Amino acid sequence: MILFHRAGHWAIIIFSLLLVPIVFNSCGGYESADISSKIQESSSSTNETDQTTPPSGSETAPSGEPEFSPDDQGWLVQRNFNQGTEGEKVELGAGGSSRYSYDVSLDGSMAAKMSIRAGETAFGQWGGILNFDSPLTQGDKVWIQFYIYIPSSFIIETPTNGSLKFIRIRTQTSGGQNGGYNDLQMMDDNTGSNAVYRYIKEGPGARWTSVAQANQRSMLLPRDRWFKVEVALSFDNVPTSDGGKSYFRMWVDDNLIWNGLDVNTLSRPDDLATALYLFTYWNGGAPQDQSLYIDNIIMTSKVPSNTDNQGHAFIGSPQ
Ligand SMILES: [Ca+2]
Repeated sequence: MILFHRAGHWAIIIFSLLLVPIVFNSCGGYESADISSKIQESSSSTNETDQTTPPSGSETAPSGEPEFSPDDQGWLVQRNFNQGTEGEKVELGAGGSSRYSYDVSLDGSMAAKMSIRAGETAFGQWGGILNFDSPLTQGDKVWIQFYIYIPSSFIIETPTNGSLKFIRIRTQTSGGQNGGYNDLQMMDDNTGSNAVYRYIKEGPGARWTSVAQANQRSMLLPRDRWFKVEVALSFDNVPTSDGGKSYFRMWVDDNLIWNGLDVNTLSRPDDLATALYLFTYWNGGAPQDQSLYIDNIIMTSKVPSNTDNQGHAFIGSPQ
């Protein structure tokens, strides 16, 4: 009798446990419908998006729209490469060989296929440039997020350099001269260096900083799958670690992999940051004809409302 009672008790507990996910799922369903209508609203009402996202693409988009404090006056630039003709040049500066493509789809839509030919350094052809809507200066910040797909056949090998120019933020002096790039690069395949990425701020006192460890490469620089990269820069000539405001952070698939508080993102206090350079130059010439893919670029000077698990503001994956 006691046993029977216990069995009945367990049956109630198991039944309750089964009920929880059902209730949870139905809430989730309302939530996603809500998000999807929000995305459609925002893509049809903003002209900051260069191409309007078709509703079907929005429903399967990998994350919601970034959210910001409503009174944030910063700018937002987005590229989803959904509106265009396959094979045509995408809307990126200095990206002559970057084309709309269905080859590898992130969300059922097109992506930017970025190609380079064997032996070429390819400035003007390889990757692309996105200008900031307005220059950023000391105390300003920028967040840049995108998805990238690198086929396993793609060779990262840069004779004479050791790493491939990847995410670069151009800075200039108040007089309009080159102020040195914030330059995040991918370590060459089989480099022998214990890093996956490395960073340098060009200019006086320039030095390399290693990012992550070589044994994390398959996770932080994977092949044959889409992964998400995000960086945040706070602009100053004095590092946060020295009492200034400068930092460079990097996330892969929403995980913080570098919190660079000891870097100076500007060389002089009155320098300006003006543009994102994605790839754009292959040191020493590419080893073969090859392509990779980029999609869903978000670049903003507004402070995202979302935070990572350590409390740092980031775009991440808004719900
Ligand atoms: Ca797309």
